[in-house]
Amino acid sequence: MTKTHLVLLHAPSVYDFRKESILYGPVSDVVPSTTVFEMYPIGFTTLAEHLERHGFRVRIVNLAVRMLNDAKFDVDKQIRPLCPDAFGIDLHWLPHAHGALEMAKMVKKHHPHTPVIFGGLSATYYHQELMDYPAVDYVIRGDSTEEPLLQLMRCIVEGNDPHEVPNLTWRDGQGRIQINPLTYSPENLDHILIDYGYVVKAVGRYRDLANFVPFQRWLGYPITAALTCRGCRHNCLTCGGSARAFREFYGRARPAYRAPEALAQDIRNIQRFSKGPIFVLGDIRQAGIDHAERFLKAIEGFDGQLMFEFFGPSSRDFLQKMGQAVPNLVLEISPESHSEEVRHAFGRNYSNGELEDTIGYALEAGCQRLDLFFMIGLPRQTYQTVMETVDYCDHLLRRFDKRGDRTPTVHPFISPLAPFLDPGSLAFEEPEAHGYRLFHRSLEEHRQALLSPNWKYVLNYETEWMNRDEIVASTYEAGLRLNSTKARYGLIDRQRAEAVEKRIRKAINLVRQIDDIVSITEDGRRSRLLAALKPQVDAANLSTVCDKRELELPLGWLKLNIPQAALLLLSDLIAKAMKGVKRAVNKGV
Ligand code: B12
Ligand code: SF4
Repeated sequence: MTKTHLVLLHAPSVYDFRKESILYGPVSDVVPSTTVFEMYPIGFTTLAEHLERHGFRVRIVNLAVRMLNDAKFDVDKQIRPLCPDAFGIDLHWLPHAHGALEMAKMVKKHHPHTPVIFGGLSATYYHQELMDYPAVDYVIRGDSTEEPLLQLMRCIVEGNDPHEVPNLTWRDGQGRIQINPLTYSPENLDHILIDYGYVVKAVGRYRDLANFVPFQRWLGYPITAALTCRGCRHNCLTCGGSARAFREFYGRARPAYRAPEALAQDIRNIQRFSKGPIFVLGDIRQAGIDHAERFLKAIEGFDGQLMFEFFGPSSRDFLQKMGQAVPNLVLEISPESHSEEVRHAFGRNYSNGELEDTIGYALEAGCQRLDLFFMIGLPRQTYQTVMETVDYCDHLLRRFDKRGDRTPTVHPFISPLAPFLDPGSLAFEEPEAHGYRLFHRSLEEHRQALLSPNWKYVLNYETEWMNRDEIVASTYEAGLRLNSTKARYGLIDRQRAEAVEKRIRKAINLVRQIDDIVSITEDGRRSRLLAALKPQVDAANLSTVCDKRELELPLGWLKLNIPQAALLLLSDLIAKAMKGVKRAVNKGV
């Protein structure tokens, strides 16, 4: 088989999650991943596609999902035989601070002379600190690293110093840290391809589906994503992906948008192999209504399930146009709190009236499902306001989804801002000014915090209005209340509601038990007691405040378009065979 030049590794959040007894809490209840955060960045596919287009062979290895799927999966055995020119590891999300660094150590153990490259938003933020870890050789900074990575790979293969590679932090021959300027930040997303064609082909090439699966349940629920932009126009207080964070830390002055027609084509390309829902990431109205309407025109008649997120209210006219263009329309809005004061302090300036008008327009336009996300850990938010948010959900369900009337459309969720307040966010950078208190700041502090036995201690913040105990307690209480509200309105059946309630109560008990154990001063006894709790802790770790399956849309039995995927694979093989024939002809064979 042709040599692989680069292996992209995705680590679990905490490397030895299979051994550690940690109550991770409801940190991932409203995303497709488990608490291991096994989903790799969408950028893995654009990086791989870009490098392959320029002659490099790239393989994705999702170690997190492999470890999750198989308790006996041997990570050493997977890494040892790999011998690429370089390994890439994502530290995009800070919750991977522990796993990503452990993975780098393991790579160096087996391949001491193979370079290890880090990248992602958190790696960018902590690039200098990352160089303190001997297992890290390079950090490529910024949100668009396809081109810098290509240039670095050329340097690695040709044995040149990467002085000219933009966005690169590295160690030179004398061991000095070099920080090349962060100058590569393309103005649009025309240079990348986000159609997963690379993934389908690579699965065939390496006969290896297991390592490319983006998250544990993906084969049963193959949701994919299309990317509208990199960056954001907004400045939500706790978000490390805000306009300000991009400007100050990731080298991006303004968002880079995917051309509307290209975005529509990405979506149609995805439909060639997947019949699952496609999540259009980023509000399509960010680049202006004209841009959004061009997209609607280009996507008109698309019959798959398309999920869109709105960062704020919408006009009736725009929703009508959406409904006409996309018959299987699904929407997501995150009002964060029912309290306009809290929402405003968070950075979202719209009223409940505008929110409810938007919900009404969406339903009128034929929206099949509308998810609403509320959060705990916000500025000016107290225990009491959290409970009132649940009451507001009741109000919304009463107003829009009267029991038994029809299949419920409005689905509210509530979850904590956890495990971390994002580095680079306004609240992280100026905590006191916004009523936040930080417990961990550096990468190393976060890495160590991830090993705490209970998510309460992992949290890197508390607020003037709620301490960590209250954030945890209000999360569980709100979870219990919303769960029974959902059962009342028929959003979940009785059985599911009872299971969720049981898990929440179990988690509340475990928090207490762990607190008692943590107060024991004798190390050995403390560790033994924590280890003994592991089976219960593991059982309480998944889907605590809601059942993760509540996020899923109903799908038909055929989720992957197998014949089309096979065709895509075959076309790759034929293209390769033709290349071989051409080479042979040129050589005069
Ligand atoms: C889309 C998105 C998601 C999607 C992810 C889809 C996916 N597979 O990537 C979903 C909804 C699943 C998600 C989940 C989470 N997210 Co999110 N997400 C975003 C969002 C809105 C956009 C991200 C984006 O634009 N990506 C595009 C670009 C920037 O990234 P990319 O193409 O994947 O990768 C490029 C670079 O990052 C870099 N790169 C990445 N990895 C590597 C590796 C190497 C070796 C190299 C060289 C380069 C490199 O190069 C890539 C290509 O150029 C941002 C907010 C924002 N405005 O940015 C938050 C954001 C990234 N998410 C965040 C968080 C906290 C999370 C969660 C942890 C939340 C939670 N508790 O559940 C989970 C983690 C899920 C997991 N890993 O399992 C924070 C991260 C803060 C931080 N520094 O840790 C952000 C900044 C804001 C936020 N709070 O939502 N998220
Ligand atoms: S949370 Fe706010 S700032 Fe962050 S990506 Fe969403 S809209 Fe932008």
